[in-house]
Amino acid sequence: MVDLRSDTITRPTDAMREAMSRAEVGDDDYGEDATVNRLQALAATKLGKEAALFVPSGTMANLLALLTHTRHGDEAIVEHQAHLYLDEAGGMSALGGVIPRPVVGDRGTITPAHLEAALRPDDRHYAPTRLLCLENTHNSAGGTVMTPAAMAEVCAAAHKRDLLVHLDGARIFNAAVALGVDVRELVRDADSMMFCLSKGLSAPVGSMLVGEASFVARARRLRKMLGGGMRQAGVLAAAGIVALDTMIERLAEDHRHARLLAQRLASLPGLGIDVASIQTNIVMVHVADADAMVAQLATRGVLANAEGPTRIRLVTHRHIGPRELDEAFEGFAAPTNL
Ligand code: TLP
Repeated sequence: MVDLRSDTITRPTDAMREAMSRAEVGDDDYGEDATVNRLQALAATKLGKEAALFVPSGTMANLLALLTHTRHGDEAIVEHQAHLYLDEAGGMSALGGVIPRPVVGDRGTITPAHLEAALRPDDRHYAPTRLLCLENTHNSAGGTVMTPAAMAEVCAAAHKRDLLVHLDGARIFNAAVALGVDVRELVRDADSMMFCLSKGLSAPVGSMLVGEASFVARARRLRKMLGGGMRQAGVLAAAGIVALDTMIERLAEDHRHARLLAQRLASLPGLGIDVASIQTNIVMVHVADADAMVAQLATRGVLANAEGPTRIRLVTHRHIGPRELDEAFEGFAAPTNL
């Protein structure tokens, strides 16, 4: 099977498995797991923030940020296709009591103009706006990147209006590698950010929530409340350390493969692909009937996810090489009965 459903399907590397097997561990609930502590220190340093917290998933990291920054009844500005708004089971409202206010960005990017247009005056009719949520790279927009300048501008506009900023940086290293910038430049002005170890970086489990030490201390208490306090989590953190130490630069290969795949598929009739828009490891393909096409691809050994009725998402990752790209192309190119 050529599995293009997501980069989350990547399996741990041999080096990760080896590091996991000999990880020094302790009870992380007491703060005594040396490997978790090492991962948290490494993540904070790499992102240029004071502290970091290891959590089981990106969804929990985003939820913790929302719970830490807001009170029930607060409003958060979100991009209209943001993962934390559409794809996290409504946790921000169900558990945080936060009212999302969606704005339509430019291919996922919220600009100061979008923000200003969404903000309303302080009025007793309105939920108080507390938080701006950004996503980089933006998954549903097709793995699009926000540049350091775009990040700085919109963060400055938010801070001027006394809003906090949380960045869903599940794939922030894809953005940094695609732009050729230090990841710190992309997260400098965000009050909190999260990134995933378990996507293109290939670790089996885990995400990091990063920010000021006082923010992370409050998030740690909430992680406990959500049942996310872990014990000998060093066996998982060990893989995360290998991910951060060795797996970032290779993301460029995934980006090259995504562009190649897009270019080849664009030559086929019936597929709509904006090749110029491919910036990282996600390719969106517009088709007449996404579910039918996904089902047909599966019979040809190619797995993909439908994203809405007429859109298919293809994600490149470590297990997709030239041979898999050929097979994916063949899967799309074979005569269709659709
Ligand atoms: N995205 C997954 C799932 O939605 C299926 C994927 O395959 O792309 N933020 C962004 C931008 C994400 O793409 C994801 C996961 C998350 C947060 C949540 O991370 P997890 O899955 O670890 O909870």
